[in-house]
Amino acid sequence: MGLPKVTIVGAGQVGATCAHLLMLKGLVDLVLIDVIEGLAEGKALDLMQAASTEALAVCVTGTTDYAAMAGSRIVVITAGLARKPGMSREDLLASNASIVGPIAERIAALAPEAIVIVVTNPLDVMTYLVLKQTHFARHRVMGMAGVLDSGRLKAFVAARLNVDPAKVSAMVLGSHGDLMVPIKGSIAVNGTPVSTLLAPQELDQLLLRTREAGAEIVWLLKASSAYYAPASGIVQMVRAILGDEHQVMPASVRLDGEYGLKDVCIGVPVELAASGIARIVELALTPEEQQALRQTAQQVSEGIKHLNRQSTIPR
Ligand code: A3D
Repeated sequence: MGLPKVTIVGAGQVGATCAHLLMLKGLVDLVLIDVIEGLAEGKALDLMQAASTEALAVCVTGTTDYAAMAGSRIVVITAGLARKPGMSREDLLASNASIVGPIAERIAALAPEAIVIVVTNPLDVMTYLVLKQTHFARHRVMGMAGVLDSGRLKAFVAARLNVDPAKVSAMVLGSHGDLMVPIKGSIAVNGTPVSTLLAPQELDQLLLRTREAGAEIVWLLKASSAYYAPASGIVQMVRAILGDEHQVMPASVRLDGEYGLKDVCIGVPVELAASGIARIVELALTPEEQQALRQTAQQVSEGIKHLNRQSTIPR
């Protein structure tokens, strides 16, 4: 039997970096799809040659033909426009919905058994759009952002306290945007609550930097947004699914009463396993965190309503 197949739609910065990381793990055969003639094909050839140098027997193909995704275990959507300096993720809503909606339709037709990981921004609205457009069960459609936002927070805490980032735990929930909800009680170093290691103002500064971490990189790069850490976030999720790991990590998922919210996708802790989302984990939140989660859900709902008004989302 061959390796499981993972398709990445969108062979740009995030898609290609993710393909490179996945190739280096040697765990999957990869298909890259992009609308730009030659782009996915060229990157796939380059990756195949890198795999050979790494002595890894993985197959990487690139094409403009969506039919190549047939039989995929997982499809990752990284197709769409990225932010430029001064843009918010919400500024991408209409243009990326017109890209992601048709891709979701193709996934439903060509890879009906696949689990879908959405990465295109604005992340939570795009996840909702893919769920509606594919008509897949909600445990098979999820958005990647919480792993990235939590990873960024862990990186800042580790750097400030000069500790190994692997010893830092932290969970960031809510939407992937300015209203993300870091769960202060989840931040710890080797199990020691961060509140005993940092003054409240210092922690607040790290939380602010986490909130603006994407914009900070856009501002520095000018021509693109972040892609190394986002690609690592996708790989974490792919590995947890393929390895049936039952690992808990934040992901954007459609809520159906959990956290008191309904019919909206936002980041919450989920248990990832072979079936996709095996369970949504309901943490005990403080009243402030609950309120912040409601506020973030409200913002995502506005985006969904906007697409509904334009009949972009199927009923
Ligand atoms: P970029 O390098 O521009 O790559 C996007 C690719 O999508 C390009 O190669 C396009 O040709 C391709 N594309 C466009 N339309 C289609 C289509 N219909 N079918 C196939 N391919 C298509 O962008 P990027 O890789 O930096 O970012 C991709 C998306 O991910 C953007 O929307 C970003 O905002 C988003 N992003 C999200 C996160 C999260 O954490 C959620 C992080 C980083 C980037």
